[in-house]
Amino acid sequence: MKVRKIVAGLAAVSMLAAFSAQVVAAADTVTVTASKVEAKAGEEVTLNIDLADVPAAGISVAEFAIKYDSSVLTDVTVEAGAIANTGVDSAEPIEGLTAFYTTVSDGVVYVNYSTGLTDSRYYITQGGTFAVVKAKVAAGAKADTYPVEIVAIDRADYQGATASTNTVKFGVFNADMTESTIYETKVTNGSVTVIDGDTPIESTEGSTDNTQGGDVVYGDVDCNGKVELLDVILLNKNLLGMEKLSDKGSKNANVNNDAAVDGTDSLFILKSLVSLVTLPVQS
Ligand SMILES: [Ca+2]
Ligand SMILES: [Ca+2]
Repeated sequence: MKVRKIVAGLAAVSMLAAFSAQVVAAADTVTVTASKVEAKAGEEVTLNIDLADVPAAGISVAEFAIKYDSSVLTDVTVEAGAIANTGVDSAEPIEGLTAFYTTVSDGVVYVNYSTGLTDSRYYITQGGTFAVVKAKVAAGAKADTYPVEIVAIDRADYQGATASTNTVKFGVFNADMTESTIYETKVTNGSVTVIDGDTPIESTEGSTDNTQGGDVVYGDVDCNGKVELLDVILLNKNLLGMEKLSDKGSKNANVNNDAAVDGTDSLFILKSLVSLVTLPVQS
């Protein structure tokens, strides 16, 4: 049944939050390498995030961030690489949610991978390209080398989070999903080197305003104009202290118009996705 699948998917995502407490298998080290590329100002670049030394047990969950200079790299997108396309999304169809998903923020991309499936055919078991980062080098970028770093998602940055040691996480759940193993990682950062070009390109100032005026769009927690499962996930992560919400996002999240944004709102948004309630909910 659809609702069960959605809830199972959310459970897998939420379990990422419990990662830090789990056992580390120090014997296995996953090598993570971001590519180093050259481009002229105004050109598009593609960097790969490659994995090597993937342990035999495979990877069913991953969580890290990619940090870049947002004054140099614009229009950043990240998509799943070849080894992350395991067919998991057709085996575990959850509306609005893919096993590999990313959130682009200013200068940081949050990358998550998780499957609730316990069949290792849907795990990442071989080395290769895990994620593909595409970006445009800003027209006015000065010739220099700009790092593209693979870093831990630092929960201490988030509201309500307790500070803890965070690492770039690649791991696997055991068969009954009660325990996870987190591998050690060896990270090599990438970079974009802007080389001199003599074609000055028109200014690309003027960013797109993604906020939709002052109107409340109930359930649209990430303010992208649509209410979907990612909004529930973002709200749940916020409630776990992992993600901040914008002011507008907080207003949109309070779908029962009471004093608080809490788990009740999350559940209502989830129910609205399967047409059990209509937002806003009158309390
Ligand atoms: Ca949304
Ligand atoms: Ca509320």
